[in-house]
Amino acid sequence: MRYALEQLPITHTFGIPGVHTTELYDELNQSEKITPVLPTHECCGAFAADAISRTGNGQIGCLVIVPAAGVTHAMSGIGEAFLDGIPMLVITGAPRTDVKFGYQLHGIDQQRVVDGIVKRSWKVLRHEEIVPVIFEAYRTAVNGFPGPVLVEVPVNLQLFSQHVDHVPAFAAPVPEQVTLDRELDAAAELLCAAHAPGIFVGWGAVDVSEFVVKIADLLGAPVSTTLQGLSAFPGNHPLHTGMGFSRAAVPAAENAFADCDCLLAIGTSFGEISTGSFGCPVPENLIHIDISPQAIGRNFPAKVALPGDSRLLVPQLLARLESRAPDRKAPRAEVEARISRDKAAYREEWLRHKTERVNPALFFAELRRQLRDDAIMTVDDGNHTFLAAELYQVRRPRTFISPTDFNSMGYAVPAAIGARLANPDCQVVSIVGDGAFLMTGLETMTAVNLGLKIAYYVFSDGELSQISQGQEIPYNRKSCTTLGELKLKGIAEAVGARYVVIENNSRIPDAISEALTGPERQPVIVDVRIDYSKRTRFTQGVVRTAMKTFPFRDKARFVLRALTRKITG
Ligand SMILES: Cc1ncc(C[n+]2csc(CCOP(=O)(O)OP(=O)(O)O)c2C)c(N)n1
Ligand SMILES: [Mg+2]
Repeated sequence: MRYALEQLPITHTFGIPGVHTTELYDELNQSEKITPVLPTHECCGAFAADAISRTGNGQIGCLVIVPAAGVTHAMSGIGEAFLDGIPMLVITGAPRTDVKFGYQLHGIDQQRVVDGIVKRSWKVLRHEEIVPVIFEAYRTAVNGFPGPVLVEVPVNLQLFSQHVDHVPAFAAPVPEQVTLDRELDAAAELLCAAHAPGIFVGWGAVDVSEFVVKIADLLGAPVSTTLQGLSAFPGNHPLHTGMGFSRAAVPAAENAFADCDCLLAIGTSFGEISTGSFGCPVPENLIHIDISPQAIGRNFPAKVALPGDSRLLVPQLLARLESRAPDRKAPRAEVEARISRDKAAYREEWLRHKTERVNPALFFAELRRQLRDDAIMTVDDGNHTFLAAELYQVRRPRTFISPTDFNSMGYAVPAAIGARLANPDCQVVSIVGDGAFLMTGLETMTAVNLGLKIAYYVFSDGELSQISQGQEIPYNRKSCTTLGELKLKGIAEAVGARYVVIENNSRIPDAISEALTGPERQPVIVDVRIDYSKRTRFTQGVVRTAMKTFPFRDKARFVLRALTRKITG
């Protein structure tokens, strides 16, 4: 088993050993290629493994966990990888298969439990299957739409040795070639004929960012990204607009796509978040490139369907555009000027927002100023996520990662550990809500134990704000969304992290710098007393779009209840 794992691009495994895995852990402990990492919780291990796959240079995140409890604990992380298309290899022990007894420890049907959140699972029953199954599992995880896979290895196969005649050599998988010449020609023609072409990129475009830049430059097309794909296009490019292009997007994006008559979508499934609850205006001329044939045309009909790997298709599309694209210098200058004006106005709007606490726009602008371009940011799920998406400029591929479609809170803290392990020379920062920090914040202890320099900016507002903001107008009540005050200083002291506090705007520059400098091998928890009183465009936009889809009677009921509660309290 150790041999099999060592052949794969695995640098670290994550998991908490148990009686079904101690033999494997002893083997890993002797490995010169792989370092087993002990997290505080398997869910954190899974988020860290996910981050290795997202930010690493071709590495795959790997879990080695006990059966049943280890697997159920890890499931939120496995689910996150499943919906976001992130490869992950989950190795789990299993009860003995060589004894007659039932009711063994951790004895559940694991394959049934994980069925809905893995691409495939295997239970190995013989020694000779171990190596080929692990290789096949890896290929399954990375091929096509990537995702997690699980291999169960009963403990008796680990404890008792047996001679195996043949061990296969590992062959790295190559992207699947597709021939779509006619479709690529049609796509190029549509884009060249368009008056106002636009580009929408998701995580599936993250490895072809430089080609997308060239396509955008040629066409003078504005570019919008998904949340997960924020790093697929440089935020400092003059054609970059923002996340999504519905009314839930920043004005630069909403306006730039308002008259779009031909959309090139790359590596996105048009999921709920980035479309602002499916409220974005997608033109009839949609060219859709995606590795998942099922995603194409699922939410918006595609005029030209290009199912396949963007790493192969996008360069081919660029080559066609280079030979036939019309000169679009003039419209391009207009598009860029509008984007730049809209971005400046939105920034101004935020800066005019006065507060005794920390203004998010000032915070993100200063953080950006102090970070290097290749710094990696992990975010969690909450209001802070959308503030980051709207106010922080992501500049390089794979430098912004978020729990997106599975949307699990608790991601950011452990994900930063995975990101730092995979990128020891990059600055790693994390933006995390106080509610999410309560879920997995003690994982900072692992960062301390591993000597990882990570700056954890905890947005302290005392609430589960993304939800409590949504409760405000319709319910005028905060049901189960008030957290109370979390004394982060005590947590920092308990785990051995540094502690820095940012009470107000005047402290922002020095405190960010204090957090980013300091000891090389120690994480820091930064208590950001953030102001949440100004809503993001995202929150305002999705509420309006969602209401529009309600049946009339329920819309009336919601409005009436909101009005009554506003008057009666
Ligand atoms: C595991 C899980 N539970 C609940 C939710 C629902 N949810 C989404 S955002 C959010 C609020 C998060 O609060 P916090 O971490 O404090 O971030 P804030 O919104 O205040 O920035 C909640 C409860 C979720 N996404 N994941
Ligand atoms: Mg909060």
